[in-house]
Amino acid sequence: MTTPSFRESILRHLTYSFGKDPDHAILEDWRMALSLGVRDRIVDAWFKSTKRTYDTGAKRVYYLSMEYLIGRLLEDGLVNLELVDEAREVLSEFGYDYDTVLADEPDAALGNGGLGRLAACFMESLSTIGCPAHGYGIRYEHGLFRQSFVDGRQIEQPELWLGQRHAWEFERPEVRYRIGFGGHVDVRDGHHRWHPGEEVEAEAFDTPTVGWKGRWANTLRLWSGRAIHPFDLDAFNHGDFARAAAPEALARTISRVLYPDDTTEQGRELRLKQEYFLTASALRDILRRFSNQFGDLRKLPEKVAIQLNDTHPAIAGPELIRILVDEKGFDFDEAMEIAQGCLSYTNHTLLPEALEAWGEQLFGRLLPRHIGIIDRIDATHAGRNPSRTQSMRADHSVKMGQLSFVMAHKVNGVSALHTDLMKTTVFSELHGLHPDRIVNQTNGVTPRRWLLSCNPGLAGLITDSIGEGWVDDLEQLSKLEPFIDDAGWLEKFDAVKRDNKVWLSNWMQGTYGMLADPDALFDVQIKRIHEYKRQHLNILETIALWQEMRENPNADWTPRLKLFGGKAAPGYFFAKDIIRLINDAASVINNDPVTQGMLKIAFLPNYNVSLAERMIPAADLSEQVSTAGKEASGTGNMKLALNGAPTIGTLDGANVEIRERVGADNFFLFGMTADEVMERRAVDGHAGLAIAADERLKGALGLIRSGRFSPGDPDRYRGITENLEGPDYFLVCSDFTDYWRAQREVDVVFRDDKAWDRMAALNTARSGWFSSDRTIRGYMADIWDAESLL
Ligand code: F58
Repeated sequence: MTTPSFRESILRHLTYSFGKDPDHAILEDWRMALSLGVRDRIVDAWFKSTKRTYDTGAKRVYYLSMEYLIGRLLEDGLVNLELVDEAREVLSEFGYDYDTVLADEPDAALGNGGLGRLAACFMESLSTIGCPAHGYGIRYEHGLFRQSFVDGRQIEQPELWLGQRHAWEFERPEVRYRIGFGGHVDVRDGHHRWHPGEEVEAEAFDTPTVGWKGRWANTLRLWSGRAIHPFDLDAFNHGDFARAAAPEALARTISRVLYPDDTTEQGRELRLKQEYFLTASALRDILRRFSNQFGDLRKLPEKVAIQLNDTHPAIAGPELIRILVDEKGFDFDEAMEIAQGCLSYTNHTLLPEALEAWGEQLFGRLLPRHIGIIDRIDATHAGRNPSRTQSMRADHSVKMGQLSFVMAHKVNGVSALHTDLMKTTVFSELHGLHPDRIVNQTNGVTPRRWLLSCNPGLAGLITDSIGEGWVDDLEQLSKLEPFIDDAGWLEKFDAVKRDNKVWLSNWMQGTYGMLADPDALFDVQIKRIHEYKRQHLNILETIALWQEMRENPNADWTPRLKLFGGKAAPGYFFAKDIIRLINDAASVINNDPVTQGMLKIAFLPNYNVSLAERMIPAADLSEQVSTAGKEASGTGNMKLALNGAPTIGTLDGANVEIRERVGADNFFLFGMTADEVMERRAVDGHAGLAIAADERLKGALGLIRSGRFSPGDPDRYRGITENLEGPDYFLVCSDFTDYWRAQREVDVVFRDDKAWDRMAALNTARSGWFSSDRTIRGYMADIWDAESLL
């Protein structure tokens, strides 16, 4: 069979898959026909990859993650299969604009932030490298909420990414597993048998993920919940229609929403159910595939590597032991060893409140067999390590971090600093007992999406300069260094950035009616809203700057646009207040005639992957201002540096490594180190001392307290000001003065076009190490012992 031309393929799908002729097709029909044309080619690569994996009997990697922040997939496919130009031509032949068609695709936000986006970058890199892998996750009907602002406040609405047609997944009705919860455990002759009290069915939906040039494609398999007996006909026939549909509605709840609110017991129960649902379905699938091909379960660690993306799938350890012992007749110690041989765990946070711990009541009620197994794991570990003092079963809870550590043969942090802190803080005792277990794998981002697709101007300049080898060998960007001394080349680099800024300004005006001056410095902070990420430090500096500009309006100010993007967790009221404060400050400052043209604030609503793709190429300055020791890595910092935005930041997470690579001269460093943070926190009244020593900070806090940004409602931000003037756990006040200093340094360099362009270009040229291809190769070599089949 000869492959039809891409054009033919699109038109055939329009006709035969959607029953439309070109004259009557609407935008969505074209988007779908184009997607299916792309998908056909991905499927070809997918089959070849799958066949090769079977034929070679290679080891497979399984990535278990509660989150995949994939965003749109059409452009990914077009770019990786090098079909962009053809797609553009076909669409324009029929009067459609390429970008408009691409923007019609819903943004799949099956994740919260960095952890979920990392999983999506990893899937792309695994395919680019040709490492046989499956991603397992949950097919949430509603991903992350849609954010809008009403009177400056965040409003959350459900996101319906499946509300429009979705081209990428294949439903697999033949791949279904029954997943149980609750019930009781029988013990007979020392054999345990779990009899769940409730069961739901997990059904697989597969999305092929294609790598660069379509050389390889892996599978992202997402599970959807269904009822085993979906419909109660008896109830229906008695006129009780609600009860008739109840089993289905209840079963579906499990895959209904990402991250249910965990402030209620019901919310926590649902979350734990989701975690077990994902993990148990994935393990069932992995063991089925393994048994079909290899049989002997003792060989599992030779052929299977299972990566736990944070502790969310940590139940994998006990579940695998349960299957091996209760269902396959292994003895406990051997089962535990097999499980440890397969499992490894990535930690993404040291924040104590983010380390999962489940109340033993809830856990024991939902997973009665597993809690017994965890006790046995804990006892086994304690027996082998008599000096141990910490148990995974302390304080009437189950500590998932400790469980994951003990059940994994490797545990990794996501940046050098974070990995060191893991060894000295949360995991210090376990690290002492198992000194070879913790390894570092600094995060990375896929250059296909985060440079080639999102910044075609810069990608084009790079390829014209050094060829296209950089796309799957990002360290080749270092070949750009000699060009940076060439004034003509640097001007082209500058022109690309300017075009991107003009584009973003126009888009902001068209979409939100916001006016942005492309000559201003685009100062960008985009990430989840969190106290440790310190968006409030940024807004305090903005307010102080505004004051200073008002006092001295004729000075030579560097015009700035402070751009924000990010969502706050719906129950995180402090973070929501920060959003409102930024928006309130924007209303006042943007309307001040004195500072017109000098300072502006724009908080773009509903930050998601697609918005990031628009903002990052247009950024001049990257705000990475977390309290040192709190941001495990960050990945937005890498995307921004790669796209030529120097960082203003603390020595936190991967900022440390970014600074080492781009050079201290090309990074605006400020703030305390992680060690200094710990010392400072011990100083009584540290915030008061910092405020007393800095008139600008005092002034900015005073303005907020006075109600300047909340006319008629001066108490609106009392929560924030009292926190900052009191405990200030994240040391906003103590880092303010140095942050201000670094910002004024930015002003100076930005006014010198050449110096700035050089710095920006060096950031691009020296960010090649931050490719997720490099990260994945690190996991393959140091953790999974897996090989590329390309
Ligand atoms: C992030 N964690 C880290 N967690 O904060 C960031 O430094 C790191 O770069 C990134 O992981 C990738 O390693 C993160 O995104 C979450 O989103 C949690 C998921 C579970 C619910 C609470 C938030």
